Amino acid sequence: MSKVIKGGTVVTADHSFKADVLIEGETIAAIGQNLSGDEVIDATGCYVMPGGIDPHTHPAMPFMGTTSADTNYSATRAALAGGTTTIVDFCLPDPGQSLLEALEIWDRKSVSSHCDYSYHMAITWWSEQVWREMAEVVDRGINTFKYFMAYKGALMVNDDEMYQSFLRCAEIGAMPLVHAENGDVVARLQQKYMDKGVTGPEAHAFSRPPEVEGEAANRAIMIADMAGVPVYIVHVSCEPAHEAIRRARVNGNRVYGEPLIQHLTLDDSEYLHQDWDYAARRVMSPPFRDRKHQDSLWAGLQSGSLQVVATDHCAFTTEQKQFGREDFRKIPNGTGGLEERLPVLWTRGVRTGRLTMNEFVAVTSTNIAKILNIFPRKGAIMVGADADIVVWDPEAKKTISAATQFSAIDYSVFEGVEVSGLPRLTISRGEVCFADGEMKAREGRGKFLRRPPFPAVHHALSSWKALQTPQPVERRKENMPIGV
Ligand code: DUC
Ligand code: ZN
Ligand code: ZN
Ligand code: ZN
Repeated sequence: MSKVIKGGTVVTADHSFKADVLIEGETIAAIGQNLSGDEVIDATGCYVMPGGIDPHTHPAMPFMGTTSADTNYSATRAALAGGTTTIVDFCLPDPGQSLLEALEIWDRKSVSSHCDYSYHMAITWWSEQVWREMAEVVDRGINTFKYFMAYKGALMVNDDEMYQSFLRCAEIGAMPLVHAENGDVVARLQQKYMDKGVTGPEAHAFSRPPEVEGEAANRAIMIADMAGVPVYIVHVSCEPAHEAIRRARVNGNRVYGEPLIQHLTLDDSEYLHQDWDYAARRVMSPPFRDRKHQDSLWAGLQSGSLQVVATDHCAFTTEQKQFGREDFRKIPNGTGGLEERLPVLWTRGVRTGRLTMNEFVAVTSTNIAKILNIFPRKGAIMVGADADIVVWDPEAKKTISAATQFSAIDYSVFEGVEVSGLPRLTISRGEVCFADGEMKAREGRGKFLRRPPFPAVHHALSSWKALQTPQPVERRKENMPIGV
């Protein structure tokens, strides 16, 4: 059974052109004029774009004493409803736990996925076992490792652990991803506000100023340079972190930066809201920033110094947020965004003239496919690519409301935002999964996406013992994904 999408304008990261798209099975078979197929999908008045890839999501994540409420089941439905066809989750071993054991747990969680998924593997502790298992993780199709420089006493790693495991990344063809916030300083600032009796959500933002992010981003970039690996900074929320990335790129380093749709469009005045619930629902790390930081992020997307817009989708219910009623440090950190990312970015980015349609495709899909080494299987409207396609209606409008969302939580941080530009149809590997507001995807149809390793650095250290012995720093820039 073939399908042909007719009458639309194909929009890729490079250019836009009128063409039909023929799908055979799970892949794109032809792009051209007057194509025919068994089933015709009318795309008149619509744009035909690569399905969104969200490289930063946390479905059913055990975190801060609870588990994020959007599971793989509901998060992947929200993804498809928002035009996203691939998500990347973070596999999070407990400190002391085998990476492979954690992977088994994550695989069990993922069986309810409606769209394709992949994982980044978090390094939450360091030992010879972790060093050894990292290679096995790469063999399983995971080419990225995630480091938390914050969450002291829980997920945080120190500089020695980062440097050693970044070296290991270099030798096995993997790339580190970093949550850049100085966890030691955050912990001190949090205590300072608690001691002063400032215990509400506003103190969450006060205790995580842009400087803690800028410092950590700079440090991670320098450590990556010394280890000879590229580095990807997740949820870049402010100018000091963006500045570090910009400078490193100018200096010739492969450093990537990922702002979130939340940081681009919501600001820190949200934490001063009178209603505790309202403010607590918006607690995430890094926190929302003021307008000047938002302007910096938009400028980064325009100039190419920032490459990807993600969500860090980690949704907790209002009830879960109550854990932090008396102490902002216990408010589960996280907000949703999977369903809203594309429509809000289109509305606030493309419709305002801040981004071109082609830049929109680049930052929601194509760039991250290249960075994660899955292009052009994903992120492309190209013959042979997976038929992951969103048929986008630029004139469709709606007001975002928790009442109509696929996410399992009881609110949306984008409540009341009017968007113009929505998916009419989301197609994943050739299957129409979402059409005219209706979910068609079957639970469990999503597949694990293997991501091949990057070229490894051939001068890298090759034994755990050698890694424990101080070595002169030798700068290597050979272990590089395709540049964006
Ligand atoms: N930040 C959040 O807000 N939630 C999940 C993890 C993180 O780093
Ligand atoms: Zn993070
Ligand atoms: Zn995250
Ligand atoms: Zn060499």
